[in-house]
This record gives sequence, structure tokens and C-alpha cells, in this order.
Amino acid sequence: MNPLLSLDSPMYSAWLTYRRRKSTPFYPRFLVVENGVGETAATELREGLFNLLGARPVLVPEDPGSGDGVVVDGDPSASVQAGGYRIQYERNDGRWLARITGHDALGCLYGSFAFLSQLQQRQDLSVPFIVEDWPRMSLRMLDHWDNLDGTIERGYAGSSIFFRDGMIDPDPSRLTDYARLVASIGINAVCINNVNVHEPETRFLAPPYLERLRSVANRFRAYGLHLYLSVNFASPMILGGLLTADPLDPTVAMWWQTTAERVYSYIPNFGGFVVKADSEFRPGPFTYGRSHVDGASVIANALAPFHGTVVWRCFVYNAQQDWRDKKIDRARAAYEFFQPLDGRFPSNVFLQVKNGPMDFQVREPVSPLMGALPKTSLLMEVQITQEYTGQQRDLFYLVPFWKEVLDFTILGHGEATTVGHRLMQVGPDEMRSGMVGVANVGDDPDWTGHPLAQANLYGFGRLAWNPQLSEPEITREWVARTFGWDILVNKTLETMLTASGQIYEAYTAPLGVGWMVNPGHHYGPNVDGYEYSQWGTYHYADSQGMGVDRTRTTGTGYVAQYQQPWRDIFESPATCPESLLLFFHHVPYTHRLQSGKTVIQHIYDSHFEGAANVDWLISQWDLLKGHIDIAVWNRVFQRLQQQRVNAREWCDVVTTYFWRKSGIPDRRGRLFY
Ligand code: GCV
Repeated sequence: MNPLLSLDSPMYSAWLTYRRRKSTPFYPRFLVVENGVGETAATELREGLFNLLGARPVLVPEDPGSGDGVVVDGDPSASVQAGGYRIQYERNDGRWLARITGHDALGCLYGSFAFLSQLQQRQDLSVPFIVEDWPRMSLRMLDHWDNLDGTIERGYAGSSIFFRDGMIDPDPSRLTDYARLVASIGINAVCINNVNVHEPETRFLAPPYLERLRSVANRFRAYGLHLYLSVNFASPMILGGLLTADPLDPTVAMWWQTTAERVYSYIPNFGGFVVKADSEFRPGPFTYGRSHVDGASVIANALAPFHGTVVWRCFVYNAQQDWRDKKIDRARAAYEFFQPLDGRFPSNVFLQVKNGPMDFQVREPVSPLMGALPKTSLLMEVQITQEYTGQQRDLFYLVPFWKEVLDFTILGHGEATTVGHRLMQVGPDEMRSGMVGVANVGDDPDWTGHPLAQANLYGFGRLAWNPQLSEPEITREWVARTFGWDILVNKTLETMLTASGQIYEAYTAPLGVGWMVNPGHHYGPNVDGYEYSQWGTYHYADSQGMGVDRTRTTGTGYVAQYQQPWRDIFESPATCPESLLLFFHHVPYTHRLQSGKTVIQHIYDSHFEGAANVDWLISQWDLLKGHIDIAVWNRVFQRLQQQRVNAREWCDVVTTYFWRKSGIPDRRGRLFY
């Protein structure tokens, strides 16, 4: 836990910070919660209304007919979608009534949170209004890469909130606070353990652990969250003592069935299993000459009687590549493995595809698999935790980047659509879809290590709820809900967040080249850190030029995985978006960009500008001193100071590297080393 923020940090309540409104025409005296709505909605409303309006309404069985009040009830016709709701705010005979009608109990809870959020955002209560909303994606999931010892793979906000030193659920009240936080943005599933399932977590499927996991699931249930677990494909051997994990072996199938029965006997609303198989040295069906369909099916069939789901990851590639062999291209791998399997998975299997073909680099094209699995339930995986985007020390607001992916055009059933629409799709044979975010949460008092990184968690939930929400809308909401109403704070923070990703990109990875990071922990610049490695992660910089030729004509052929028009657009350096130029093309340093600058001059300029813009971020933050809680202000200030040092290091290393490599001087004569 980070000692710099105390536990009563205002950032602990995050966007559920309910500040007292100065004035309100609405003073609810009663609250009616119809049968079946659930206690959670009632508790949230009573506490929320008290904090926001100073009124703690009395719970009554029906509208007493006088005084302001809130009525919550369930009515499936209120929204066509599960989890949907309608909020109606009306004035009758001089009294105010807010009616929250959920499609179901979950809709009532989401509607209650939405109502409180409107009050928080100072919705004008003097005019009656009706709002209807519903979750557009069926699965809205957070994945935690947490281990039983409390460590978090790629975690930058302290230790696990789910595990500590071998213990499950070490801090129940924190878990409840987590559940309400993420439910309030519409998350409905949480996988609490690392997809790299080591020996200790493999044992989660055994009774003593299931007993403890049940308490986590119960806490989650009150907030409509389904518990998922990552499982080890070799569990039948490690846990079951079998001699094989071959998915076509009947004893293996039996083992998964018995295990599923056991899990559901402890946790009846259990969500399902997440599986990383045949990826980065994890066991999988390839060991037995079987396919991913075989592997996923044996587990899916065991879960099916309980309506459980398998989330099968497509992050599969050759992690022992010879860097000398320029024909292999890691970017091609996921498509090559999974596109031919479209339509062959059982209906309770989701394929989980990372947003780009590599691995959450600052800039990657959209994975071509997004448009290539029309007959499969599809989840898009994004990384909220900032492994390659500043590790919650540097500021990087991810929503604009995710929006670009969600708005990317693909072909769906022969018609142009967007990735966002594809993920909203509910198709034949119970086909479903959604988004998964690798969580950025730990036990730091502000949850995310960098207070402003909360915006990424919030933004993920909002986009999984509705990918059509705009970036400014989401940003405005988050800032207002978290920091309240102060024009200076709102405007300044919105500007800082919106600019932050481009600033980071400018001082780190030029024109779509990735992987120039220190190996292992992935923080800080190391241009050749992954250049001569086994991981398939190269930029091929030499004295003449740089970038990876992925074209059909002269390169690795990766471009051919895209549907038109992208296949042609990416194929030529003349039409390829410049932000991805070096991802798709190997070009000379003297190649001219649309700006008229050469690639090398662009590298020099963007790095110096990016580093200078961190000073601009600091100057913006300075404006907010006295307008934001001082502990939070100090914490962000300290992070920004660190970012200034990091950006300078990035700038100096990258510019000096390419100057030495190319021998081409900077037109502006800046200092290299
Ligand atoms: C959990 C990247 C990360 C790994 C992560 C892996 C994955 O390679 O560096 O830490 O493993 O992605 O998504 O499985």
C-alpha cells in the first residue's frame, strides 16, 4: 500500500464521491423499493441521497401520497435489455417524484446508480425528464492478474485486494467497496486471478479454497458481479493426479465435469473459467496434438449444465522465435490460429482477442481478428493497467485510444460496421460479445496508484456499457463526479487527460513502432531491448531506415489479414496512416511525411515536443493547487515530476540512438549524446 495517501484519501471513494449539493428543489422524504429490487439498491440510494441532498428517506412500502420521494420497481417492459432501466423524474401537485424502473433487479441497481450520478452531475431538477439506458454488451468484465501471494503481474497500485500471503479475501470491506465501485459503471464479471495460473492458484478448484472463494462470490453477487477464475489447462494432472490433460481423453472430460459440479455446489452463480492455453509457455491442447476447439470444448461442456462460460484467450504466438528469421511475424499469429476455427466453438465459449495483434503497445492497428470471427462470441481485451503506457507513473488517459479501436470500420456479414457494433452484437445460437479490461487496481488507498488513472477504470466501464459514448462525455462525467463542480478543475483536467496519451506517445514510440522498452518490467526506454530476442518484437533499425515490412508484396504478408479497404490502405506507405507507418513499413529515415518532415526529423521533433509537453502538463496541474484536495494534488504533482524525468530520459535515449544509427543531424541542432 502506498503510504503517501492516507486511507481516508478522497480518492478512495473515486467517482462515487457524493458531495452535498448547495441547493435542491428535491428533498426526498420516502423511498419505496418494490419486491425483488434487492437491498443493495435501497442502501445505495439512502446513503447516496443523504450525502448529496442531506435527506435520508424513510423506507416505506408504498407512496404515501405526499412529500418528495423515490420509487424503485421492476418491470421488464421498462427496457428491452437485461440490466436496462428507465428513470422518470416528475412533478405532481407540487411534489417531486423520481421513479426508477428496472428491467430486472440488476436494472434497478444500475438505474439507482445512474440516478445518483445525475444528481452528482447537477442534472437540472426543475424540469421533468425521462432517461432510458441499458448495457450494450453482454459481458463487461475486469480481469485481475493477481496471485495468491498478493503480488500482481503488471500491477502498479500496490498489492492484491483479493489475496494476501496465501489468504483469499483478506479485507472483506475493501472487497465490498470494490464491488460497488465497479458495479456502478456496469461491470458484471470479475476474474480475480492471473491468467498465468501457477501451482498455488491451480488449487483454487479444491474445497478449502472454494470455501473462501464463495465469500468473495457472495460479496460480488450483491452487486450483480459474477466471479470467474483463471484455470490451468493442466489442472486434471496437477490437481486431479491424472497422467494426461488431453481434452479428448474421457477421464479428463470426467474430471472437468466433476470439478464444475463441485465449483457450482459452492458458488451457484459462478461465471466460468478464463483460459490462457498454449501461450507463453502455459500448457494447452497442442501438447496432445489437439486444437483450441478441442481444448475449449472439454471445459465448456463441463460448465454448460450450469450455464457457465469459458473465456478462451487468443493471445497465442511463437514465443521462441529466432530473431534472424524475418519470415515469422508475431502479428500474424492470433489470426492464423483462430480465424479458421470461426463457428466451431460451443456456444458457451467466448474468444478473447487483444485490441491489437501484438501486445498492448502504445500504438497498434486494430486486430484483424475483430472482423474475422462473425460466427463466434467475441470479447475484446484491452489493458487498463498501464504496462506499456507509463505504469501509472506517467499520465496516459486510454479512453481516446480505445475509442479509436471501437470506431474502426470492419465488415460484419458483408456490411460495414464498427468494432464497437460488433461487440454489441447478440447473434444466433446465443452468440454474445463484450469487453474485458485487465484491471489497474491494487490496495493503494486511491486504488490505482496514480489518482488520475482512475479515469481509465471508469472509462473502460462506460465504454463496455456503451461503446458509442464519446470521449468528451466520459471525461466530463468522470471529472465532475470525482472532483465536483469547479470550472477551472473541470476544464483543466479534461484538457490534460485528453492530451496525455499523445504526449506519452510522442516521447516514447515513434510512428507505430513498439517494444523499445526495458525487457522484463517494460518500463523506460531501451531501443534494442527486444531487438535480438525470442519474442518476435522487432523494429529492424539500421543505418538507412527502420520499421517492419508487413506488406503482401515484399513483407511478412500480415496486411493480407485485413478486409478491404484496409488491406490496400495499409499496404502502401502513401496511404497508411502515419501513426502506424513503421508498424507496417520499413522506410528510409529520409522518407517524407505529409508534414514535409523526414522520418528522422519527425523522431527528433516529436520526442523533444513530447518531453516539453510534460512541462505543460505540470503547468496545468499547478493551476489547480488550492482547488483540489492537497493530498491528492501533491500525489499527482509528485507523479508528474517523475514523469518529467522519465520523458527526458526517453527523449535523450531515443534521439541519441537514432542520430548515432543514422548519422543524420537534427535540423534544429539540439543536443545529442
Ligand atoms: C499475464 C504480456 C504481459 C504478460 C501477460 C501476457 C498475457 O505478455 O507482459 O505479463 O501475462 O501479456 O496477456 O497473457
